Amino acid sequence: MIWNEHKECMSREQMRELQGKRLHKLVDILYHNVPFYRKKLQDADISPDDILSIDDIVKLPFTTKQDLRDNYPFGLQACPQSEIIRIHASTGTTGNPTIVGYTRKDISIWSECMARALTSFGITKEDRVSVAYGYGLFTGGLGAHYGVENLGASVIPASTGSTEKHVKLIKDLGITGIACTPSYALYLTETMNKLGITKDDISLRVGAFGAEPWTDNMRHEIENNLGIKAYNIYGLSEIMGPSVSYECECQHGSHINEDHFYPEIIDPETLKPLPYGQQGELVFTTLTKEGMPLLRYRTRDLSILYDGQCECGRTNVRMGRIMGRSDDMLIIRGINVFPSQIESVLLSIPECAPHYQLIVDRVNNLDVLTVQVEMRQEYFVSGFDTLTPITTLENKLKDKLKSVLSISAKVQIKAPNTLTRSEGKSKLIIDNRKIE
Ligand code: DLL
Repeated sequence: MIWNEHKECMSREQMRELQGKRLHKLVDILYHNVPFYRKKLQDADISPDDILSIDDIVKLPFTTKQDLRDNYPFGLQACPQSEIIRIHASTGTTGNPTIVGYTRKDISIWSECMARALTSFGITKEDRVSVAYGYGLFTGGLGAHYGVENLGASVIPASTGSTEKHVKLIKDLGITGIACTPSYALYLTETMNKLGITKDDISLRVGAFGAEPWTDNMRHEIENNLGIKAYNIYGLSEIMGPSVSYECECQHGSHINEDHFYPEIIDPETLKPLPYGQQGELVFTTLTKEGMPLLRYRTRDLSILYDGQCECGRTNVRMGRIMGRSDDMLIIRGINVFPSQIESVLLSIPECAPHYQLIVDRVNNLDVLTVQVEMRQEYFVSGFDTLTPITTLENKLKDKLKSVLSISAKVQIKAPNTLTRSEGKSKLIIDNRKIE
């Protein structure tokens, strides 16, 4: 089943023509409404009339997360404030979060993209779908929620936490679909085991998983544990939220909602566009967004684009799984974490030396972040005889990290000069999750 056959199965020529028209309109709007973009376009000697087809996109400047931070909070907004009906904010940025405002039309397009994804996963209005992405500033919860409602299925806004109650509802309400992070799906199965509930006691049959990298091994484990079919859904808050792309039943990559988000792959070093089939950094241009449209936004996600025919009948370009990042961002329990955020917390505490190591493990299917940091010599008398008691310091650090990162971390204070110093590439992060 296909939600919007006209847009999901367009001929390549028609799609490119539509994209070209939308790009021209977008550049015109940005040129006239967003001083940041007008300057960038003028600096590059480009006027909206230079954009005659989608091929002209390569003439346009890139946008980075730093540009979003520099224009905090509303500098990139392209419409009057009165048109904005919802604002989300990113997790995991140093300093200012990334603010994204949506107009009514943006929310309606997002709900349509989400409905396309859910339909592609085989979900219909007969289903009951529990949304267990976090509700709030994160786009996962509300994004999926509106999609389920748009489709006409029943939504159960479970959010995260209260997992035992959630398991009970899955069983008692005969919930058939679930949308959550893949690691939460694994955690759910642990909770089911603890409660003595098996996959035969529940009616779940399909899951929409994303917001963090996951492998085919995880897919099989989730499918076996829950007795469901597991689909990948991708997105990022700067562009829209979940449903920038979604898998179909063929599961050979995820179809991009290309009539709204134009994808490119670039070499992250040279910034030159790469052809289909080559791995590089994903870049998106929002072709129809009104609230905060972005030109050639560098996602930092590494992937591959495929343009071959898909057996499902959809013609939209597909992207491969996210294979990594071209920056050092970690995704821990679905929350984006930059090492620089942790570093700034450590350096704000006088007892901490600037020598630290971050270790990420997966324990009982949950990500655990451990921050090891050396104490400064002047606070460290001898042995573990310290001027500030270790537990006081550890607790202080834990609280500060929690308030900055929105996730809890374990903290281990180390004696001075005990963490390995590396001469070459820093070994700051040890990721034992093996998700790649
Ligand atoms: O994670 C939006 C989302 C919510 C997507 C629910 C899917 C489901 P952000 O918090 O802005 O938005 O994080 C975006 O998460 O750049 C990727 O690095 C990563 N990511 C998202 N989906 C996937 C996926 C949401 N399916 C960042 N596979 C992106 C791998 C993913 N990584």
